[in-house]
Amino acid sequence: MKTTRLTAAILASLLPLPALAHIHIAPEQARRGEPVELALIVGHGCAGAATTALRVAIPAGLSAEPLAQPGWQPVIGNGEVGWQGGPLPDHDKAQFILRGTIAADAPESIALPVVQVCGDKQVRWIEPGAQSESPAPVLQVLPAQ
Ligand SMILES: [Cu+2]
Repeated sequence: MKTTRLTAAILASLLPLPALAHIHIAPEQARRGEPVELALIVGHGCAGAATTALRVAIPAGLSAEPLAQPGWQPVIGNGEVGWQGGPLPDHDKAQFILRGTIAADAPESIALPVVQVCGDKQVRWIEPGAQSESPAPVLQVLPAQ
């Protein structure tokens, strides 16, 4: 019984993770009341399809606007910002920059829900918790200095 469980654990650790790269944020920390430039880093498309848009719901505690980027059109909407264009091929990496300010009363962590659009497919990076299947990128907020 013990051996079986151990074998299962080893097998599980050898299986490729379904979506390893995800969407990363850099830097991962920012300070209350200060301006920030946040890069959202896309490492792959949607299950093989090229990325054609990225949409970010702007959370409480952050004001942000999308910076222009060659080949992409910044989009500013109703509580949402993003880019459309590309397409960014499935295995290519790109970063999309948000410029904004962390509010003086921002919470200790800010999740940025991102929808990655690939033509008629999409991946919603909106789940809490880094271990979830489609985690939202999270910014840690440091106290004001
Ligand atoms: Cu991934």
